[in-house]
Amino acid sequence: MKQQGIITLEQFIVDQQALYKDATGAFSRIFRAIELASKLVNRDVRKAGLADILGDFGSTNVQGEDQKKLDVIANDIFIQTLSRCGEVCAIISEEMDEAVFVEGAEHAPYIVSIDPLDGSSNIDVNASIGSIFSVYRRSDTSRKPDVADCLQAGKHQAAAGYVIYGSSTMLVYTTGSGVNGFTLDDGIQEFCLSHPDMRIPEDGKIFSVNEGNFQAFPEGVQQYVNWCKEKDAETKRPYGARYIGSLIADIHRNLIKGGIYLYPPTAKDPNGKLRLMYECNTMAFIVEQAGGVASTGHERVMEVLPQELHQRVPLFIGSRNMVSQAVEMYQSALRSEAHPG
Ligand code: P6P
Repeated sequence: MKQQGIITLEQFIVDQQALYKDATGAFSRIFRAIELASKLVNRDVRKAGLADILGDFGSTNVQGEDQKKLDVIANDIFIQTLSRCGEVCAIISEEMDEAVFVEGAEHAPYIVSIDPLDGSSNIDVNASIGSIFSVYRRSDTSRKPDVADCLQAGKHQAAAGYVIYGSSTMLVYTTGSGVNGFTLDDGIQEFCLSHPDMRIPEDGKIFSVNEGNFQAFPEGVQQYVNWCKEKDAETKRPYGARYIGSLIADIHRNLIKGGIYLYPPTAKDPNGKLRLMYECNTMAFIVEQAGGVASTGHERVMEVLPQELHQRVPLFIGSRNMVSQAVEMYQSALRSEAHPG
């Protein structure tokens, strides 16, 4: 039997590139940049408590959220490594109001959308956080890029991935041919293939939602959450409630164990909280490639045509059967409200 041995991310990318006869290596150069950025951010995350880089940086991002120093550092790292790789013409980031158009790369074929450090409110309490990235192709490289090039529906993603800085550091990504997970071996500073061909169970027993907002949830979402908590031996309910408050950590767990993550709309925030371009689309591509479902409650997340860079959408994502049931209960209640009696 052929000894697989260690397959590094580097080797995996080379092997994948060999499968596409017209590959130019541009895509691989982007992934090397992302891998380098991930290692640099991992280094800073792991020493956050020691190097006095915790706490607010004093500035706020476009979302009006306090920027932790690590947010800013992670953003700078990703911007620098992606800009230097020569294959990226534009970068969208949660930490920047406007898109960055990379000087000298006006004709480069790719656009990258990032959340450099998601879940940053967990930094000071040492809970898992992560980096999120999506890669899009640009159709017309003959001219300078503009915002319209960046506003593509998630179904046009060339790649999507995340890095989770947890009890171990993992990079999980898809290019549309399944999902693979790589664990960072600190001793050799290599991401090594540890979770080949990841699949999310069709069903699960975990629901992830911030129940602090329960009273503001739509009727159908309240009904689904209450259903998850009812006692029923046949369907092994009540389900387990797990909510870390870090999108990557919650979805990564559900990807492995099965489960549903919900960030529903409320009257105050009718589009929920999560951003389409660098949270929802990225996780939707990964979860769908692993056999799951990602919906806004009204449509497939990856069908939404973005109108602006930091657009928010509600998110129902995870195991196929769980998301289907949650969306049906949400929709059914909306129909009843629209046509009472
Ligand atoms: P709430 C972190 O700020 C984040 O964008 C996601 O990582 C996380 O799942 C969500 O917001 C938590 O939001 O409102 O429940 O604290």
